[in-house]
Amino acid sequence: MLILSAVLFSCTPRTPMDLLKESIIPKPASVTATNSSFVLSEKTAIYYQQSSEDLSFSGQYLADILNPSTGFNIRAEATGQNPGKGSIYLTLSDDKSELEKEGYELTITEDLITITAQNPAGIFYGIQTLRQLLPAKIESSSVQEGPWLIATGSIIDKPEYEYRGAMLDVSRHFFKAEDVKQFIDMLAAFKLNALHLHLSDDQGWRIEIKSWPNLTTHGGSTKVDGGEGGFYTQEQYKDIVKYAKERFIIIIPEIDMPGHTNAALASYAELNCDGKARELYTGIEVGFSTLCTDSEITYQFIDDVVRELAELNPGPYIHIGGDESHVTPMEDYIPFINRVQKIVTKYDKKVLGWDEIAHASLEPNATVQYWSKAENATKAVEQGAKVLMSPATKTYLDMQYDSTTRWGQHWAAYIEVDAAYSWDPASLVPGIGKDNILGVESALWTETITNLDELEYMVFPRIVGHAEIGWTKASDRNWDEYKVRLGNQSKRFKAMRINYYPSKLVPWK
Ligand code: IFG
Repeated sequence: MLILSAVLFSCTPRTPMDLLKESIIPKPASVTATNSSFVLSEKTAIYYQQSSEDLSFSGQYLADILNPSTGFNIRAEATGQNPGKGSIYLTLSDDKSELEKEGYELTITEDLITITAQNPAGIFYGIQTLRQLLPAKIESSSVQEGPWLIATGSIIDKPEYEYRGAMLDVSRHFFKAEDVKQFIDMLAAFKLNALHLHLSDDQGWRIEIKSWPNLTTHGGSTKVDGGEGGFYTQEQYKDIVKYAKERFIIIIPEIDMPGHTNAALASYAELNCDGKARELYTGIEVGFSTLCTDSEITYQFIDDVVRELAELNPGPYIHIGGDESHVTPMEDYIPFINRVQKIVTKYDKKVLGWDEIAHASLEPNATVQYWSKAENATKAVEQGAKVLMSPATKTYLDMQYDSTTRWGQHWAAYIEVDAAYSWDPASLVPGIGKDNILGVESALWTETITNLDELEYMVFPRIVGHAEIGWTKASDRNWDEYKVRLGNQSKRFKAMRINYYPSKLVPWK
């Protein structure tokens, strides 16, 4: 029987397939087709080098995607020698410098699939590409009919920008840890590697700070339009950070200040210049709150918060906000931002802040997140800082698609799927070129977004285009070609149960 199946396996004529016809997003740097196919079967096994225990998660991650929909029992295991026919082999190599930090090489023959990278992140991104080479029903959580064919050839790929992110505002409306993890899974599928959590604002403080407990017990108790708010205990937050890290996503915590601080000002009277605690706020106005910038308690407060956040976040950044401080005079705002930056660097973290912080003297390694004023972004570049591109007119995912969109706002622009895709970060703002740009981040503000379904509708498919902007060379991108690849993702989005917006501008298959 074994001989028969071995003979059958080796001489079964393979279905010809064309790797160049696949609709991979983000578009890979280079694809070569060899016009045959690899057959994924119950005999397939996933191997990774004995020496690379840190590939075990990625191996199991792939097996956990393949098994539910194929009904196979594919295992991921370490091996000391080269794997046999029908295997998927994950292997790190330190002489693939052309792949840089996050690149990978995916080679598919009739008998073997190999993913090679310098680092585990590259292996993980090769897995995301391999996922997209299987039929969309591979994403199903119930057993589907095969066959499970993968076109043969090779892909050599690496990202344009090192920071490819999303921001989720969990203050206006709170999203529990399970929802954030689901969002992380969707981001990982498109090779995004950063999730910025907007943890505090006027309407809610969402992260437990043990030295200032009222911030969450009181300041986290409500949300926009009132009702129950919510917050992450430090244990829940650490769980989110771990879940993200396993998927090569860093978490960036934001404590917005000196403005957007009503939740803190309602929690502790002493944070207010007049010594009176503010009322909790459930509206959606902005720019009416400020910490007391000339009171020492304020800086003790910030030091305590940043110290606890630094311990909770292994990632390199702490985001200090700095936006829309309309009631903080500039002569107070600048020294405040200067002092807060020093607190962040004291705890060995790098500063991130909205573009207004460019009015202050930026710490070395500070990054300015451009959202609204190009002149602030150029001020940042003049100070030698990097810019994280989040132009509201292109990347704000709470912007309505058009005037009929049920959720969101349109103060910056209506942003249809084509407008979200057809721009180049390196030529959007005069004076800001590729070398000045850390990367791209799409921001979902949640004044009007209350749950995961609404989040998915606003985020998808625009963030898929942003993921391509962060990963793929601008010279390799154009809307007319991209929209066909995007249209071919509809079955995949459905199998992943993503509630995406079916834009009329996209030829959905
Ligand atoms: N701008 C505010 C956000 C949010 C947003 C809604 C920034 C940096 C408008 N600040 O964007 O708090 O209210 O679109």
